[in-house]
Amino acid sequence: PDLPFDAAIEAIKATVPSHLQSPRVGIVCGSGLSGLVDSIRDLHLVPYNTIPGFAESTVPGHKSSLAFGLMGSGEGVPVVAMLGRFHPYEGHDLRVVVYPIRVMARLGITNLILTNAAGGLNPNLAVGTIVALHDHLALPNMTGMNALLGPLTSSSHARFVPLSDAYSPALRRLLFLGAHHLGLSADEVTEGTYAWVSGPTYESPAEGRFLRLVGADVVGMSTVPEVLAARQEGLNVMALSLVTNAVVIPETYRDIRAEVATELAGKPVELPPAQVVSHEEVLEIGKAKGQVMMKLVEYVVSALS
Ligand code: 6GU
Repeated sequence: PDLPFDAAIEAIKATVPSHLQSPRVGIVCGSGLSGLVDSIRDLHLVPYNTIPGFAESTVPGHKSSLAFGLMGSGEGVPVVAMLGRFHPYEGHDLRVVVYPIRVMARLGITNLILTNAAGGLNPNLAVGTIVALHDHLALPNMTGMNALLGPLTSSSHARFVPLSDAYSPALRRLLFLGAHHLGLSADEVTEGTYAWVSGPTYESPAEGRFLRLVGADVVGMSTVPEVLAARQEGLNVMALSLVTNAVVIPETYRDIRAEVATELAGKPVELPPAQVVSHEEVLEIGKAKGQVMMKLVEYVVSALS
């Protein structure tokens, strides 16, 4: 079944003012990060449910529209931002997950900035840290759940897409210039490797230990499929993770046998507090630190003008 690219472009061009129809930069706003839209001028929203081929995002905190407009000082850079994205865990095919990326490429973007909320695996990453991805580790990609499986969607696409330097060194350079410019410390904005998992379960303790052991700094349920499609489309890619929670990687498990023994001995037992990730927590950190991420994105976009 063919994806309705032409109909999507037509529907978009029919409603978006002409000076905004050819964005240069695409931005994907992750969980709780749609506040990015506040830095877009001449804002024109196109709801996903009016664009042929777009699915509906079902995740709370996602706004389900393409936002066209201008970003940065002066004349401004024409951008298109996705307010909410599609995830495989919602039941969407990977082809559908990356379809908006391909549509934005057809609209003429040459740079793509992806944002997401992620769990911190590296113990040096405090909650609230912004991590510019320099690589990823995607077990699903290696085991039959790769967004580029299947027929090519354009005759100009490469069948085999290399992923060395998938995360543009030039855009990362701009990001760290921006961090310096905004007075952000090395603790606040750093670099790292993203582990992609399908979700919707958060990783088990053993899985968390595994992902850390094989070199991942953060873990999340998005972004990587979009990176693959974007690279196949020939886009420059930058991806930013906001660490919304620390993945607690216990070296040891609660020793239930010992607890029972203590109980039977009749002495008081002190238990470590349970640390459980919640979607609410992820959204809250997004709201608080999303502003900083927005400033960085604005800086990079402006530098692209
Ligand atoms: Cl996949 N795991 C954890 N632990 N925290 C997250 C996450 C995943 N995505 C956002 N926050």
